Amino acid sequence: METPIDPEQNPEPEKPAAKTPEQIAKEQDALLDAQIKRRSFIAFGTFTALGVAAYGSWRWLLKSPDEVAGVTAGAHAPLRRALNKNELFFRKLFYNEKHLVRTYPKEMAAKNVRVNSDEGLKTKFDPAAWVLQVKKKSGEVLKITIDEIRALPKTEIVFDFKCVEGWDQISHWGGLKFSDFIEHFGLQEEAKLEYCGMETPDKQYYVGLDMPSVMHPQTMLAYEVNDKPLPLDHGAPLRLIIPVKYGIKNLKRIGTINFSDQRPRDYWAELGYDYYSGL
Ligand SMILES: Nc1nc2c(c(=O)[nH]1)N[C@H]1C(S)=C(S)[C@@H](COP(=O)(O)O)O[C@H]1N2
Ligand SMILES: [Mo]
Repeated sequence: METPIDPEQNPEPEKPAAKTPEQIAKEQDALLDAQIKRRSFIAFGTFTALGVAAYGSWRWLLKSPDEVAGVTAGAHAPLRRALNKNELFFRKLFYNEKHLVRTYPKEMAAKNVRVNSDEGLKTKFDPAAWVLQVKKKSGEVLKITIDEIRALPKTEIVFDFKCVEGWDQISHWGGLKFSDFIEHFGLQEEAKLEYCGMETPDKQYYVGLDMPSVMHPQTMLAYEVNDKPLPLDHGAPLRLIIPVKYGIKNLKRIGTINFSDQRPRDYWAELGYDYYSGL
C-alpha cells in the first residue's frame, strides 16, 4: 500500500528568506567598494610606472651629450635631433615654391633703412677690388664682377624684413634673382645639392641655407636699396635678400658662395639659434 505523501514530513526545501532592501543595499555597497579598490590599485600602479619611465627618460636626456660645440651649440643632442626631424616634417608638409612672401607698394618702404649689425664688415675693405667667388663642384672657382651681375635683368621686392631681435621694417631692394644667377653662370649641377653656403670676404660672418629657400623666386643677390646702390653698412657691393628667412640669414657683403650636401657652417646656428630660421 502506498503511503501517501505527507506534506508535513517531506517539506519542500526551505526557500531562503527574501532579502530585505537593507541587505541588498549593503551587498551592493560592498561590491562597489571592491571595485573602487581594484581600480585605485591599477591607477596607482600605472601612475607609478609612468613616473618611473618619465624619470628614466629625463635622466637619459640629461646624461646625453651636448651638441658638438662650434657646430650647433646649446641643446642636448636628442632634443636637437627631434627639432631637426620636426623641421623637415613641416617643411615637406608646407613648403611650396609658389608660396610668396607678402609684398607692399613702394610708397610703404622705409626711407631710412635700419642698419643692424656688422659682423664680417669690420675688416678693411675695398669695394672696387671686390669679386664674387663661386666654388663649383669641380673645384673650379668662378670670379664674377659686380658689373656682370648688374648687366643681368634686375628684380625688385618690397617686403617686411624681420629680425629675430624683434623688429621688422618694410624695405625695398633691387638685384639679381638668385635662380637667374644659377642659370646664367651655369650652376645647375650645384643647385641640385642640398645646401648653399655664403661667407663675407673676411670669413667673419657666414650662413648656411637650404637650397629650396635659396632658389625661392623672391631670393636675390641685392645691389640696391630704395633704387640706389647699397651703402657699405647694408652690405655693398652685394648682399643676400632672402625674404623667406629671418634677417640673420640675409648676409651682407657676400665674398664667397659654395654648394654642398652637408650643412655649411652658420654663424648664428653655432651660437644656438635655429639653423633653418625660416618664416
Ligand atoms: N655680414 C653680415 N651680414 C649680416 C649681419 C651681420 O652682422 N654681418 N647681420 C644680420 C642681421 S642679424 C640682420 S637683422 C640683417 C640686418 O640688415 P641691415 O643692416 O641691412 O638692416 O643683416 C644680417 N646680415
Ligand atoms: Mo637680425
